[in-house]
Amino acid sequence: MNTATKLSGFALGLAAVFGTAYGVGHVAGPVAPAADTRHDATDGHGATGDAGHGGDEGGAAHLPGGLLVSDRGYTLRPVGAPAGQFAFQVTGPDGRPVTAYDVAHDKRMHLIVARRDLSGFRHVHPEMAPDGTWRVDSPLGGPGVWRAFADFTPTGGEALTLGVDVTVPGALTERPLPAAASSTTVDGYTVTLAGTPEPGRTAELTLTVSRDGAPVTDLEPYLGAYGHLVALRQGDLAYLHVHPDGAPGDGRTKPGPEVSFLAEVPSAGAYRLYLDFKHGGVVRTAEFTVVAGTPSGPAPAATGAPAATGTPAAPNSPTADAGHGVPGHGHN
Ligand SMILES: [Cu+2]
Repeated sequence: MNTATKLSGFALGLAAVFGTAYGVGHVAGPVAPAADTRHDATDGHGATGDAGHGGDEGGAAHLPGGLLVSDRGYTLRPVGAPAGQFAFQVTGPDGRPVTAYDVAHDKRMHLIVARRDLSGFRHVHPEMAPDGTWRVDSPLGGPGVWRAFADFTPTGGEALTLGVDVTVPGALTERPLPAAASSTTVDGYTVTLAGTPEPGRTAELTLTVSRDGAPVTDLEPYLGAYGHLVALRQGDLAYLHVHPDGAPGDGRTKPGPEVSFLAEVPSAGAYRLYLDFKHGGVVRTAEFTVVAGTPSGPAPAATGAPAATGTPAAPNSPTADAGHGVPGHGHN
């Protein structure tokens, strides 16, 4: 009875989200608007020139995945679903639900969900109805704002990851991000992490799986690899593509205990890594918090905005303006 009540509550909450997904997404992405506010306060730049400010770093095509609900003509739209189900469509440039997808990593659609506090990660594979509606037993856990990521390749198009916020109503208990650690356990397995992601360059991350102190050397292929790794950035849940280094059957990749990935993170900061691996017919997820360092060498451009904020009494000083001599800063 509790479950039924909760699930119908979820259906109502989902209905309420349809009309506000855009607004929620906008509010939840405060980084660029906050920076612009500081500019306005310190150098008098008006809001008009800032409309395209988010594109300074190269435009939507270079953004990490998962930050946009709509990109390149494709839009992620949750649709009403019976209690206990999660359903959505992807509409294409013609406005209609997409029904043709390429297989990538063994599947036509990967749906990843995580609560905005980075707890409750799940990675599931919905089934598509002929009309293009994808359905899956709801992967959403307890109350909170969840980010749902659809990772897919429309036939004839490029690989995309679109994201949308979905609210599960109820009393929210925020869970702090666990501290960075190089070892974690799940279900009797110990997984250790070697390597640190670095902003702007590819780094090798190697995860080693053991159980009861013994290396696991018979991992089973899952999604075309011996592990599948997703990374989400704390703060905006940017979704990062992490590619396995080697595949089962390529003649050099062993089925454990080590699984290697090539990862590139777009910025310094904290990330949560989720490693899905399969052993004994069961897929488990090992989670890590990692902190990517700052780029080496002086980086005055990168610190321009905070410096300006810290010197409000000297709006015309070189320090306050440090961020504005950068080519391509983009005020019109
Ligand atoms: Cu998947």
